[in-house]
Amino acid sequence: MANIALITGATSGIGEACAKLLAAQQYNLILTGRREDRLEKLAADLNNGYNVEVAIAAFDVRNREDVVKNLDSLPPHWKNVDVLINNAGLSQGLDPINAGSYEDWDTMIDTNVKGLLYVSKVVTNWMIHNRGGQVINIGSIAGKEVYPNGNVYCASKHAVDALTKGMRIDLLNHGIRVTSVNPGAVETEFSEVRFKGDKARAKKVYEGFEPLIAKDIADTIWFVISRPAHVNINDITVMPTAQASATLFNRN
Ligand code: NDP
Ligand code: 8X3
Repeated sequence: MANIALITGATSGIGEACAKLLAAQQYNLILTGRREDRLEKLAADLNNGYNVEVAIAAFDVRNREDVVKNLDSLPPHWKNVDVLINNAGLSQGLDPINAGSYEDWDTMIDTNVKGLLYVSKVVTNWMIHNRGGQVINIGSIAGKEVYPNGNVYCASKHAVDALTKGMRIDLLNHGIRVTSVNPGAVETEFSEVRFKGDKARAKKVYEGFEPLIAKDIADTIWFVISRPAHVNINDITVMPTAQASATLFNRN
């Protein structure tokens, strides 16, 4: 039987690239995100292109009831998930702590931390029942360092780092591998979302150096997944060659 991966935030960027790569590796996929039209198109493309089965579930990871309802209502055979990629996440704003917006803070914490927890609770219970599996949490260089005005986003990714370590401990006796993949600057819709649709400001983030692309992170994730069953990559940080820290870039 084909392996199954569940990817959150598959409508764009890193999640979408993971979906394409895993379909090429003949994984059947459960793809989630809020934008159902994108999920439908991606599912059709992957089903046609790679002849894999794709289930979609459109929900907001911040809504605990919706997370549980959507995942619980998947047909039983879809619950044999081998790999969970907790990728859905975002940053909102880039303001000093005294000027930050309550709404932005809630959005980041509710999505990056609480959303990841809601999905993980459901899916790790399936994995425990199935006697194994693998969880890959998408952290960030922002989960390793704190940079000016990054405050709450950095805190949310530090929380992902701590939760990855906690999951590895708590799931040890269930044979579940747990990894954190921490990217530096990847050119996706991330900065457009951070700057609330300001494309010009978003573009500037990646000017003067070669950023990572989403496929670079998907390739890294595939490396993690494809290790032999007795090997767990705990933590991996992937940066553009032109980036030495969260804020230090070699720009032309
Ligand atoms: P994108 O904006 O391209 O993708 C983000 C994905 O998350 C989308 O599919 C979006 O789907 C989903 N998402 C966001 N909020 C929610 C929500 N409330 N409920 C469900 N899904 C949600 O950005 P990236 O691909 O770059 O980001 C993916 C992950 O990588 C994030 O966790 C981000 O923090 C992390 N990261 C990104 C870096 C970068 O430089 N790009 C660097 C380090 C980490 P939809 O809007 O359809 O719901
Ligand atoms: C995204 C990368 O450096 O903008 O997590 O925080 S950064």
